[in-house]
Amino acid sequence: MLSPKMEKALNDQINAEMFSAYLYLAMVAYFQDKNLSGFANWMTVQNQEESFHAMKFFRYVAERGGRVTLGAIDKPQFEWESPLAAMEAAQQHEAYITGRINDLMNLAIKEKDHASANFLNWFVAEQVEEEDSVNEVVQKLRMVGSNGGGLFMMDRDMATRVFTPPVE
Ligand code: OFO
Repeated sequence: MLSPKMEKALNDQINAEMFSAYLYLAMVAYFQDKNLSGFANWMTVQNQEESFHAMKFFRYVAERGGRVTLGAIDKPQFEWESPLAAMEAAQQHEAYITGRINDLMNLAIKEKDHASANFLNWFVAEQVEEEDSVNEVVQKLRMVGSNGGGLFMMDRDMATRVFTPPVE
């Protein structure tokens, strides 16, 4: 059985993951509008990963006999001054999510909730990957700078990303 504190924190995380999905969907729309279909594809995969994260928390709360409660999802930003600015916003968002996962882990340890700590380990590892993949894109974009040809090549590359449900 989950403690009320843990149940609330996990429910808040479902909302945070849904917000991540929503934010990345706003970025899909932004990149589509800029005719960067490869970047839009990359963000579509990101959106699918976030929905997967939300459902993973959702199933876990239910599995532990908790009650899933869903709150309103905030309106995301949907305009950025450049593709780099959008990707930097995604980078900052992932760092924020990593902080939230760490806070959840600290709570699980404090509550001596070993099952939740074990469950959260998956997300600790996942955040390393999440941060790494977005950092790579940001670094490449910085190298490309204002070179239109470089951006075009990168867009072609970003078009190849596909969603593979992560191993649980
Ligand atoms: Fe992008 O990791 Fe979930 O939110």
